[in-house]
Formats: sequence, structure tokens, C-alpha cells
Amino acid sequence: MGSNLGDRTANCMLAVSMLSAFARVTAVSSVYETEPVGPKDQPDFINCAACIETDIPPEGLLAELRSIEDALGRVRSGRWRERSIDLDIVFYDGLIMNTDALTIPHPRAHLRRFVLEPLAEISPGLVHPVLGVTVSGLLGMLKGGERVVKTAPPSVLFPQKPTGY
Ligand code: A4P
Ligand code: MG
Repeated sequence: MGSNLGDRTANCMLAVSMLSAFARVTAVSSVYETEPVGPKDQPDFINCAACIETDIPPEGLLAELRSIEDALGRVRSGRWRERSIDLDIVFYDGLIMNTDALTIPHPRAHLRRFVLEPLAEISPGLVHPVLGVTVSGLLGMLKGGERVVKTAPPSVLFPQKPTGY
């Protein structure tokens, strides 16, 4: 997830809390401040990653993520532009799919430090189903790129105790 408008960390925290209303949140990453990829005339992002368990299929999950984005006041001002919250599906099990609405794995995730650093923290051994490389392997293959700095621990995002259901 990413936010670069308003109280960026609070937006991510609220998004995790709204995810936990319908899915089991099994892990959250630290909070990272990241330089924008794409247009530079916008604020730095806060990015983080969550792992969830759910029975909801990908299309339904995307609809849930959309409604969280709407609830957190996202205004769609253009591709790669500033937003209060962006919730993307990076991986879904080992699923590979490509429809008009949904590409899984996310087609640019493996190229982005702001995705791979948080993900490597919670799922370093997860294998990218198309590339056949682990998340930590993909991170190791990245050269340079935009600045990514850890700013807060996972407990800031998800202070609740695991529900254990
Ligand atoms: N869509 C397709 N596949 C997916 C998926 N796996 N997960 C479709 C979520 N959505 C998916 O998304 C546009 C369309 O993507 C949706 O209608 C959905 O059906 P959007 O959230 O409305 O727009 P967007 O995020 O601006 O577009 P896009 O192309 O997905 O952007 P990216 O590639 O996700 O990049 N820099 C930093 N530092 N941190 C960031 O978080 N984010 C972006 C957005 C650019 N630069 C950034 C960051
Ligand atoms: Mg998005």
C-alpha cells in the first residue's frame, strides 16, 4: 500500500484496520518513506506491505480494496499521481492472471524497491510465480533506484493482537 497525501502513516494504519475487518492479517511490514517513482513533483510516499488470509477471490478482493480507498478519501487524479491511499494486490497465492481489471503478480512490483523492501521483511522466501525468483532474490537484483527509508516499526501499523481465528 502507498500514501502520499494527508497523514500518510495514519492512512496506512486505517487501511490495515479496514483489511482486518474482512480478512485475517497475518503480517505487516515496517513503515517506509519512499521517493516517488514516476512524476517527481509530488510528495514522498509512505509504503508498507501486509499479508492477509481470505476466501475472497481476486476480483472481489480488488472491489474490497477499492471501497477502502474510497472510504479513505482517494481522489483519482491520474496515473501515478498523489493519492491518500493506493492498495494493490502484489501476489495472490501462486496465482498468475491477466485481465482488463487485474494483473497478478503486479506487473511492476519486481522492479520497485518501495514494494520489495517491505515485502522482503514479511515474506522473503515467497517465489514470484512468473519469474521463479524469491522476493529477497528480486530485491538483491535491484540496482540503485529511488530512496527507501524505514521510519516506524510494524506495531505502528497494526497495534491489535492477532485474532487467532
Ligand atoms: N489493476 C491491475 N492489476 C492490479 C493489481 N494487481 N492490484 C488495475 C490493484 N489494481 C490492479 O489502479 C489502476 C488500475 O489498475 C485499477 O483500475 C485496477 O483495476 P489505480 O490504483 O486506480 O491507479 P494507479 O495506482 O495510479 O495505477 P497503476 O498503474 O497501478 O500504478 P502503480 O504501478 O501501482 O504505481 N512511488 C512510490 N514511492 N510509492 C508508491 O506507492 N505508486 C505508484 C503507482 C507510482 N509511484 C509510486 C507509488
Ligand atoms: Mg493501485
